[in-house]
Amino acid sequence: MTVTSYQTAPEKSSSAQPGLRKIWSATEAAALYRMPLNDLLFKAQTVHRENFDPNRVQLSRLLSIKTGGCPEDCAYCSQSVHHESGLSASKLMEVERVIREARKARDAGATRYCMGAAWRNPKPRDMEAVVAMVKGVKALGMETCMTLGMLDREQSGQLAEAGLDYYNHNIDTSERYYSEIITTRHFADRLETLENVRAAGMKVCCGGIVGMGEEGIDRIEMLVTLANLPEHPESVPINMLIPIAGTPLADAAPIDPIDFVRTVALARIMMPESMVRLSAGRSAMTDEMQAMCFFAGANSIFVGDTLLTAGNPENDKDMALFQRLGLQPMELEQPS
Ligand code: SAM
Ligand code: DTB
Ligand code: SF4
Repeated sequence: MTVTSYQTAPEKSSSAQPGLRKIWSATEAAALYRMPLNDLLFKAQTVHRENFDPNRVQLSRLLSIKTGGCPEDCAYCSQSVHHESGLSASKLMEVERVIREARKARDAGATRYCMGAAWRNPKPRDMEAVVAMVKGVKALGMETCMTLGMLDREQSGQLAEAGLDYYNHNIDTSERYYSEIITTRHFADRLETLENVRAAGMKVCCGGIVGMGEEGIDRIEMLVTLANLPEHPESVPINMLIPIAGTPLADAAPIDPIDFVRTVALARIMMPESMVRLSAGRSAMTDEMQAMCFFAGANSIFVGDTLLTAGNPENDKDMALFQRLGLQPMELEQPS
């Protein structure tokens, strides 16, 4: 029997029962994921329209502020010292250069700027520079996001105080499959950082990767973990694995595009008010697959020809896609 339970939700309620938020069981989520596709897409698009303008898509831009040389062994990543991807390690980028790059991204239409570092966690000596980056990018009028690995309470507090809007920290897959992908940290470590980020008052960007050889149930359980967090992550990136030569997942079998679309639809239904980001892997998707993802409720993408280290569609290609689909970039809400 499927049990539906509810808990008091700290954020605006989106469940049928005012003031209460649904707690998902894996059984319920799996039933949705496995529905006939038309039924699943209809449900996802309905939820999407209740919460968002269906023709607006947020544009975010990424910058790698410290590339390569990472001590973690994430099986998908070009930046781990454990793999032979051929990527050379860089030092932390200068603050002025980060701000220059952010200005260019803003002028090209991006409203959120996400700065990523190939760290297990930031060292105390790094904090002054990253705090200056947050302040500088915020002063350009953009939303700021960082992804720097694990954070303790103190570091979370420092970033929040600097004005960082979002912290990205992905759970990547199900708890069951986690140790197949990463051995240098545990699933619980990710949840602890997410708690620290929340406790400091920042918004959470948390999602995962599909196409790493996981089963459907791993995608479902990953989304159940996210949807049952005390608060939904405000942003949920769904990455399709970019296979990187030299990593253990270089030859992973590509995911069925329809299963990818199902994952996006499930994220939309389970986290109705969150931004669902069609993240890594768009270069390998057809326009039609991306269109289905937008119909399934994705409403954010990364723009620019580079993600952190891997490629992404060129601006012209994305603008042609937006034109073809009648989509418009989402504008930032002006503070009242
Ligand atoms: N080191 C930090 C961390 O792991 O949290 C931040 C940077 S890390 C590159 C950010 C996220 O990028 C990962 O959690 C993963 O979800 C995604 N990612 C990395 N390599 C990827 C790949 N080859 N394909 C798809 N997503 C990838
Ligand atoms: C996320 O979920 N995806 C972005 C962002 N958060 C930091 C990163 C994608 C990285 C893709 C592989 C690369 O560029 O190296
Ligand atoms: Fe390091 Fe992040 Fe890459 Fe893992 S995903 S190896 S933590 S940069």
